[in-house]
Amino acid sequence: MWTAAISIFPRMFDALTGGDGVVGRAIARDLLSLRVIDPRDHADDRHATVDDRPYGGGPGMVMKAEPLTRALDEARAMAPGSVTTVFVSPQGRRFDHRVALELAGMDRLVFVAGRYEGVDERFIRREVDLELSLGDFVLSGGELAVMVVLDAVARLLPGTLGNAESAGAESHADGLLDHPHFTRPASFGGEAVPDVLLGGDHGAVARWRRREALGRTWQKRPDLLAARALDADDRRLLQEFIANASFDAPVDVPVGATIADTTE
Ligand code: 9D3
Repeated sequence: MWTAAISIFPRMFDALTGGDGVVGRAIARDLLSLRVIDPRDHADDRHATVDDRPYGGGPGMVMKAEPLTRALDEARAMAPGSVTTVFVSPQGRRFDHRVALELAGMDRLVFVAGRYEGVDERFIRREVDLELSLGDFVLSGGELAVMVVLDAVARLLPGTLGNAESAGAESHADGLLDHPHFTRPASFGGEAVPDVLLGGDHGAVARWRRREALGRTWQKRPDLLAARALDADDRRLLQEFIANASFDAPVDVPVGATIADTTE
């Protein structure tokens, strides 16, 4: 896969390409390429201006359309074919595993990271094919978001995963949370590893893991289960989990939280 990132902080991407993460390895193995383009190199004044004050007034600065457009044109000129332009912003479609799979199926992607208060809307309207958000929180710029998306996409490329595990078989690929994991020692902090994991019965281990994955999803992310059909085996495993579940409050419910009184 051929990719480029347009950013006024190009060195931030060293974190992705330098080390031994999944993206760095994919690049080293020629499964992925990443060009980083600085719009500042495409400014047209001696101060290399890439931002300006917002029309209509207000705080902060807006990224100018021309340097971004010329940076994108440079990316297009380098690319070995037509590119899909992805802009990361709080206004975008929520990024998830489904989107990661869609992007992993594309041949050439150019990511645009914004800074300041935003990007001139005319650049977005003219050039952007897909606008993506990581969620409802405020980042100080788009670079980390681009790197998150690149990491999630790179590990889906054929030949990228370092181990034998297939990306399709792992948790979240099938819309469930992962089962718990344990390693040695067999007892830690007075808590033993579940017996079934020590017994060597691979069928029993697989059923336990599936039961735990279904149960944890039911407990922590019921929205994921609602979006998904369960076959008869999964329904039985989830019923077994629920039958044995304790009714402790989930750990992430703040102490003192109350159920709203709707009775007036
Ligand atoms: C404080 C500025 N905000 C005023 C309401 C607007 C704003 C502008 C630019 C908020 C964030 C940003 C920079 N964020 C991103 O570029 C970004 C982002 C994010 O902030 N949250 C979740 N996903 C993403 S993807 C890109």
